[in-house]
Amino acid sequence: MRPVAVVAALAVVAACTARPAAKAPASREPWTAAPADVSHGEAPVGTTAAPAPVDPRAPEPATARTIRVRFEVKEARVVIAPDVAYDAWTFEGRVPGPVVRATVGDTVDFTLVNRAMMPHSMDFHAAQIAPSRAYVNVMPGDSIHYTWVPKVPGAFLYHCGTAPVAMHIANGMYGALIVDPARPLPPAREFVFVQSEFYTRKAADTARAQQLDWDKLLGLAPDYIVFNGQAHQYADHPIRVGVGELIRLYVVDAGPNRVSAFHVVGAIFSRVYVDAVPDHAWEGVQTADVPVGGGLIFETRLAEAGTYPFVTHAFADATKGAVGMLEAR
Ligand SMILES: [Cu+2]
Repeated sequence: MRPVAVVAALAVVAACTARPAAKAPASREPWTAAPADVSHGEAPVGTTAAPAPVDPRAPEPATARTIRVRFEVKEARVVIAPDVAYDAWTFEGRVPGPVVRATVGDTVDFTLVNRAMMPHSMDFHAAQIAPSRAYVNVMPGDSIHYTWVPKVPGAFLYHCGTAPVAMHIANGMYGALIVDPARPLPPAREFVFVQSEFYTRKAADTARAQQLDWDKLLGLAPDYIVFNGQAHQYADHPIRVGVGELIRLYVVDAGPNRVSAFHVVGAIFSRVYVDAVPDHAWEGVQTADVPVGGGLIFETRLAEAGTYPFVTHAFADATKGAVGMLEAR
């Protein structure tokens, strides 16, 4: 299994506050700064010369029929926006955790090792299993092992299910799980985007980075809304695709609170799979909601060379970082 996401190790002591969102001018004053140079972009377009911090490419479909997944729960400092670090709770030291990919009928052989300071657990949305047996708390220094067989294809969320779940998700404990149908989908350029939120406050301990603001979480007021853990990283580093080629996007919404109204500016989705691939595909879709705790698979082709933003069309959320760019050449 090829990991899709690598979060750069950090030695940064973040003294930073949130990157200021685009400011609207006071009434009757002219704009003094140019907005993003792509319509609907909501963030300046960077360069494809360097890759984004988190590789968005989907891992290859599984070849083995037993998928061994061993995750260690670790506390780790991660980057959530340029110059903003966050003291996260993670699977494997990264946010989101590694993408898991299996095919219907495979056996997922899963081990969770808790290297952190409090109980954690694992909830696979693609599994049909008794939570009271499998999704139980694992104490610090302990581990759990269980197996399950994915029977429904689609794009799924996995997350820590330890109470309060909102806290464990907001602190970074989630990832995407792709279950391929027994008969493969047509070949395509495949990417994975996990949308999620960060609710931040500066810790009193200056050695610490940003950490969770529980009141902001309960008030549904995130500071950052991100794809794959970092605000506007794919606007800073657009994703190269080919003109006219089939693009398949696995979009999973970890939340913990905000629905993703997923949209690619300048494109229409030829097919959108809502779980249960391929029985329930919508055709000719401009925007589709990815529910919190859900995943959709989007297919499209970009008609001509150019830069195509992808966003949640809830534009306050795009302004807070849930925006990227597809660069078609
Ligand atoms: Cu947890």
